[in-house]
Order: sequence, then structure tokens, then C-alpha cells
Amino acid sequence: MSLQSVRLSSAGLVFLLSFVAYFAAISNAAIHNYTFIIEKKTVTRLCKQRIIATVNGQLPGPTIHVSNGDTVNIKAYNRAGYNATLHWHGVEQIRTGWADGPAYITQCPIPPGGHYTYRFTISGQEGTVWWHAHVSWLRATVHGAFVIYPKKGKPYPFPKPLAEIPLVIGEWWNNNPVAVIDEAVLTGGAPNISDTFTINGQPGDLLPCSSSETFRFAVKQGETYLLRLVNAALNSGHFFKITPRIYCCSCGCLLHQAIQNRCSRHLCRPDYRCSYHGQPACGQILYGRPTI
Ligand SMILES: [Cu+2]
Repeated sequence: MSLQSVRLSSAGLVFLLSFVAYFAAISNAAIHNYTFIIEKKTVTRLCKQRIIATVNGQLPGPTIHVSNGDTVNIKAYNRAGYNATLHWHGVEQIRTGWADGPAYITQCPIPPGGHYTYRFTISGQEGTVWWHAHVSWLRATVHGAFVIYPKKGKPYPFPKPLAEIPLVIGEWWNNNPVAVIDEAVLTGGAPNISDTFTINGQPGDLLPCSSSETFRFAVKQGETYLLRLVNAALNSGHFFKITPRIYCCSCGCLLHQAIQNRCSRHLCRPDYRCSYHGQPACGQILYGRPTI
């Protein structure tokens, strides 16, 4: 066999292997179809009813779950009465810039009654990003988490948690946020600050009219949980910590009692500042807290 034909056959082998690897990667990837209806919804927060823009009537909106390498197909229908677009915050748009979502930059806004399909492939990314509206301040209520798992068959680089909990930090205005920013633009002043911060759309149980809807999640002692944090607040950075105060512990509650009762705060002393000595006696609860 001549040297030239050996070179040709090794080049052919490299080509064949890349071809096989390419199709193996593609065959592992999935296509996820979502329908996002941008629509109005009447909700009550801080004892006041307000009509807000949402996706599918939810606040926060639906969480997107994909794996690295997958393709996402999101059909967005705009029934909110405003021009709207959706932006996939943190997602790298590789050759799909038209799916990125900033109004008047990569696309015209979707007019009321219109629709637009966002289609893109996740490439080389893992973790938690998010999505939000990208017209005016609609994103105050039109947002949600976007979870990217490792490629199929690839484990996390840490022990698998028992459960994963998206925690979306947000801001709530009693007034319409679109009116808040319109007023700021008109006057040249800073926009009015929000009336409260929220976790998963709820202001927490230290504020009126929210205690029954406060986001809570019961956990088992000794288990590991993955909190997928998103800061969807419009104008503020947030520090996040789990304080001893939110452990339901040493408050006269027995372990089995706490677990049976899903470790309700009511098992703690009235001020729920349970003494925490480094060893929570039972699970812990997460809940929204007001601005301090
Ligand atoms: Cu963004």
C-alpha cells in the first residue's frame, strides 16, 4: 500500500469517526415543545387585587427543563394587550440570534393577538438561567426559571440531590410596573421602588394577605437539596442565605411530629426564633421574607 493511500484512509477514518460522533450526539438530544401564552391574570398580593401579565396564568411562569444539547421550541402567543417578546437570559444563541428576544434589536415585538416561535439549541451549557419578557417592565411578572441539565447520561459533578427547587426572587409593585417605568421616563426621575420582594411570586408570611400562599418546601434531615436560584428582580441585587431562623428546630417539636406535620412554622415558638445549635432537630422551611 502506498504512503498516499495510507494517508487517505486515515483521513477517511477521522471523517467517519466524526460523522458517527456527530450523529451519536444528535440522536441523544431531544426537542422540547412549549406553549407560552402571554396573558392577563388577576392576582392578589399585599391585600390588593391587580391584573398582571403572566405566562400561562402563572407567577413565576413555567420552568423550562432541558439537557445540554437539546433543542427548545417555544410557541409564544401574545394575549396580554401589550407588545411583548421573550428573552432567554443566559442562553447562548449560537447562530439563532433571531430567537434571543430583545424587542427592536433581534425581532419586532409580538403585537397583541400575534405569535412567534422561538427555536434554539442549547450548546455547551449547564445550570440555571431564566427567561423574561423584553418589552418595557413586563418582565416584573413575565419571567421564569430555565434549567439546563447535563447531557443525557452525564452525571452532575456532585452527589445527586434528593430534590431540586427553583427559587425565583422577584419584585412586586402594587401599581402596574409598566405605568411605573412610563412615569419615570416621562419625568426623568428614578422609578418608584417596589412594594415588596418575593420568592416564587409570594411576599412571605410576615406581610399581610400572603401567609397562606407563602412558598414553603419541607425537607428531610440529612438529605441534600439543590436550590436553583434566579434573581428576577428588576432593579436590585440580592443576597441569599439560609439562616438558622428558618430551621424548625429545638422548639418543642418532636422530630416525627415535625415531619408528619411537614415541619410547619407553627410548631416553633410564636416568634419562631428557634434556638439553633448547629443541629436542626427536624427539617427546614424556606419562605419569602419582606424587605428589611
Ligand atoms: Cu435578561
